Amino acid sequence: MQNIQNYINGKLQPPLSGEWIDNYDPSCGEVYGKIPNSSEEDVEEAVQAAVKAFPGWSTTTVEERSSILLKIADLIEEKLQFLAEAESKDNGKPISLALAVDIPRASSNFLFFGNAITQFASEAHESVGHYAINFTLRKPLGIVGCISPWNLPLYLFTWKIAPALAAGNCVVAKPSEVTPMTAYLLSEICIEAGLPEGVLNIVHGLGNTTGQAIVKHPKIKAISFTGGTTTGEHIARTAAPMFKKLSLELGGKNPNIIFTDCDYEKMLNTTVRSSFANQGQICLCGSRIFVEESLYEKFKTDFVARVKAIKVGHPSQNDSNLGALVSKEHLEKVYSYIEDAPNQNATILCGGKKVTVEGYENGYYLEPTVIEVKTNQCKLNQEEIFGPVVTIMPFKTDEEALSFANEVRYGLSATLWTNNLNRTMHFSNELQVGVVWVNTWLMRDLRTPFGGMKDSGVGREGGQEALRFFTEPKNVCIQYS
Ligand code: TXE
Repeated sequence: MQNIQNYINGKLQPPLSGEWIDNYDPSCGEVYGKIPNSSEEDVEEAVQAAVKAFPGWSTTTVEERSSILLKIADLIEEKLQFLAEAESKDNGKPISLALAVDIPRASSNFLFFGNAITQFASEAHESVGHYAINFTLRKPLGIVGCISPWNLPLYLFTWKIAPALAAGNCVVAKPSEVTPMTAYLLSEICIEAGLPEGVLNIVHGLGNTTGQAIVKHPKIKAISFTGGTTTGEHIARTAAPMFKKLSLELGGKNPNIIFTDCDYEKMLNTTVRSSFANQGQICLCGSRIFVEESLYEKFKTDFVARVKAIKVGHPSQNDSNLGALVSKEHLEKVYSYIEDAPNQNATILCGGKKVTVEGYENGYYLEPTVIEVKTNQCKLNQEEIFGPVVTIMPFKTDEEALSFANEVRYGLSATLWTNNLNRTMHFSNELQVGVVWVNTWLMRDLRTPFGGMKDSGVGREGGQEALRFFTEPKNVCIQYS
């Protein structure tokens, strides 16, 4: 059994209530550890620790703060193999993915914001003719809450924590109760890196108790949240009357728009990845594929052949392209969409069945599934499935593709495959999304703003946007004679 603990005031400790939650290994469906079922009292302790630490942390020099964050980045990098194995076991993702993406990115998050804070500048405005100068002070907010989901556990947890700490805030953070392990290992790393006590507090537990306690705590000034849209709505309802700053990164139902004039092989390879990476459990996956009519039949044949060749297997095996879905509950949710496909007048072209992996018969495995739909209005194209399921559908004109892309409540990202510059610019202007990838997918530069429109969220993270979010701008106007 691998039991994990809360990290409060620089120490690892059990929940005050003595209550624990089971932690499952999705690859075999067995409980392999316990996590704290923290209550409001644990959150209160964490907030008190953060309040005590804030005057010291917010006045450390930028160089000191930066050097601790860079130390954390180094330690994550040193422990790459160990952390990747832990992530893969906790989440069900292939070890190859955790090694190549999740853990390196967690290290990069600390490296990036550890460096970015040394370059963070604010504006000055000279009021010419008034003999006045305005400048902006950017003060840390105080205590902030960071709540993250299970799909990219350490990657997204650190994406929030690193800028919050870099900007001088103290943090109370909660990872998903479904994948808490690497957040716990991060607390050990923070102790090793010499992060002062109380600066970061990690409280484990359920969303509607521990998470809710963080969101409604009056001393917590801002919430950075990534997760489901329904949870985001709930958080906004709780936090808005308290006038908290909110950054909400929510669901997506992203279009992948393919034109005949694309680089076909590159598009095909990338589309397999953008459809199924991490078992399709990335908010940026291109889950609605729209293909220009003249290319549609060829694409359908080639894509289905590629998808049939994908190997679903135990996450620890290097040749597994897809591992297990994160939980039994999530597997059933995703599977229910597949079962419902015939009622949506849709055709399953490949996949669609649960997979039994020898030796791990109770694991949560599902075949990568391609479904041909007749209309963009069907449930399969309108609701976030968040699993290894994509739909395909032809379009006739640019305007039709654009309207399919935008006819959805979400607006996180879009992928466009074309070599036509005018079309690229037209779509980039008109797509109702926060991120447009042209002839690529999930190519991330941490300096760029990241977030969604419509029901995909509020606010932007990344680069200067994150540092702005985690600071309070204060205008100072000095008149001189
Ligand atoms: O996420 P939740 P769930 C989507 C995806 C998925 C659906 C539900 O479609 O099927 O959301 O997933 C915490 N106050 N995404 O239910 O509940 C929770 O403990 C405060 C998209 O697993 O949103 C966890 O730490 N916190 C997404 C975090 O919120 C609360 C990634 C996210 O969990 C809370 C994951 C509350 N009342 C799911 N309730 C993406 N955008 O990448 C829950 N939490």
